[in-house]
Amino acid sequence: MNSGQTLSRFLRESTGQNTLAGTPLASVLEAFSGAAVRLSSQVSQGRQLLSTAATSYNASGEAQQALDLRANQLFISALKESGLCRTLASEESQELLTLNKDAPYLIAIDPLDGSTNAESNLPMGSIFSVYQAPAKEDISKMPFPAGKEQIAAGYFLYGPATMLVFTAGHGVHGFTLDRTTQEFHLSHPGLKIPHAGSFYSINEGYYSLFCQGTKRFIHYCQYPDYETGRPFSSRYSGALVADLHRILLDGGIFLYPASSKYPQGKLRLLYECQPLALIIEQAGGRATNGTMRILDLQAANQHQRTPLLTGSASLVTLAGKIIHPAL
Ligand code: AFP
Ligand code: FBP
Repeated sequence: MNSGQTLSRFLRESTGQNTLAGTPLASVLEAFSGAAVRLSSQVSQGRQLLSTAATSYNASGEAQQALDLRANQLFISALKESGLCRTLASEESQELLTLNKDAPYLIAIDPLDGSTNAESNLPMGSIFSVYQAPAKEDISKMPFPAGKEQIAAGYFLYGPATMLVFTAGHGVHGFTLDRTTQEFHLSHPGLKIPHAGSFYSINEGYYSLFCQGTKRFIHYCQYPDYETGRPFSSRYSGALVADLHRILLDGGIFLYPASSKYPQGKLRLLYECQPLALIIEQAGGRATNGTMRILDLQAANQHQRTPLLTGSASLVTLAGKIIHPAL
């Protein structure tokens, strides 16, 4: 089906600008992709086989489905086997986990993003983020530094096709899974997000709970204007990875702002917003919490939440100005 270079080859053989091949970081990406191929095949079996019923609750008080826990276990096992992950922060694990005591990387994951979509056979994703572990660690402190210190980040999108989109700090690459060979192939080399766009993605069901600034920006998106291509089209799937993937390819803006329901926003800084912010910035876009760059923030704890505005640079800048005009 695909003629692009395979992920295994990309990670093993240095060619041109590819400095990743053969490094321990490449082995971490291989571990992630192996787990995601297995998860993709389980996700694609459909509702009958998924057993999506809630079984427990995570650290943020959200119901954990059996599929969330299975995804968590798949990534933990693959990382443990790689021997390369010292500390793991996962949405589905209350505490930080030590996987390999002297290993070189700190890793943060959202094993199954948008898992409530499983019931309706809609897209889901997995998100990951990799940091160099410090030479010496103060075990009383949260070990993850600010988001700009990430050395790699990526996501898997389980949609009609399964995709891997990642950056190791030198551009963004998209790979598509060939189901017959179970191999990822390079399908989107050097991804760049359009500087502007005509999609906006936000849960407008919370409109009455948003601040005046956010309401003003929604009106901006909806107001007809020939020059800027407004009204923009609204798209919202309930899976951050799926919504952000469309914005990355077509341009536009994704917002999960603060509301009276979620005063700090809903999304988690460490394993949702920072990895996606690195990808979007590497593709030429922007990611802020409304006033500050997401990558300049450092999570005080692994499950910290933040508002998120991300996508095409011009729209994210404009949204910040409309939402917080005094700043
Ligand atoms: P789950 O992973 O618990 O399904 O949450 C998905 C998510 O964190 C993110 O992927 C969506 O953008 C967001 O929640 C949707 O939340 P709302 O239903 O509040 O819009
Ligand atoms: P396409 O088949 O051209 O993608 O159109 C899709 C569609 O007919 C519906 O699936 C969808 O609900 C609707 O268009 C979206 O339209 P709009 O962009 O006006 O929200």
